[in-house]
Amino acid sequence: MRIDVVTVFPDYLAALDLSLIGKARQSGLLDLRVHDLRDWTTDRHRTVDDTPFGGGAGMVMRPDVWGSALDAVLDGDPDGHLVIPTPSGEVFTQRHAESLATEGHLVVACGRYEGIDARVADHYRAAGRRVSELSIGDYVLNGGEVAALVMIEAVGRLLPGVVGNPESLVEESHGAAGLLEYPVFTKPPVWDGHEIPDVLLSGHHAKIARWRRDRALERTAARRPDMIAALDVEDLDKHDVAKLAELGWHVTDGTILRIPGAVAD
Ligand code: JCZ
Repeated sequence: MRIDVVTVFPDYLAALDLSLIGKARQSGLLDLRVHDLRDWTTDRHRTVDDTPFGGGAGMVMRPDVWGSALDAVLDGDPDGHLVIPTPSGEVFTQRHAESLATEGHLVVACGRYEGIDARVADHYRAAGRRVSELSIGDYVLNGGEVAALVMIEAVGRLLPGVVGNPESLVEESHGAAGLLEYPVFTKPPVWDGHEIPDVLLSGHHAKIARWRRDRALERTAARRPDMIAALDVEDLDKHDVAKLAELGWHVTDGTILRIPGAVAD
């Protein structure tokens, strides 16, 4: 996969030289190129922003500079997919990461100030290009760089050959199971008086699987009730249904409903 990142702070992306993503770049699995937006300015001051039409606070990034930069890094590639981090975007999820990981070429446009002139996204969509305006969550950052790091790490680790053991990709939170991960433990067996749950030392694989499933259901119900409501009833066994009832969630004709006051929370 090729990823181009355009930013006024190329040094922000230095973290992508490290760890798994750094190795993927060194091995050639990931061709990641970071560009300075100011390389496409034409004035003496290398200006990338201007005041907003209609008034208001702050500055907006100029579409002409962005257009020159994006045309150059898209490099005539009709399949280049434009990704624009923005707090006004769809919320980026593991499903977006999985979809983006199947693409051959991503171009990530990192804005600053009050964002990029809206005509830029419109222009590339009108030209038939895929454009994804994505938010990494409901909080406000100072620019798109940190969001780009998050998305590139989430996508990069899904590329074939990047994560050593592909099994570690299927079992984790936000995979197809739709539940948060169960708690994990390692040595020493007693730390500061805290013991490991006995079942994990039993060697009884079916009991361990059930214990982990129950902890995952409890955690998800407590922390992410939205994920319980979205579960596919077809994926639940009778133990799951009983556990969910204990937690105040009732399965009735294909839907999962919270019964208020059914349990103390
Ligand atoms: C450009 N401010 C781009 C994205 N999830 C999220 N929060 N904040 C952002 C973001 C903020 C920005 C820009 C200027 C993304």
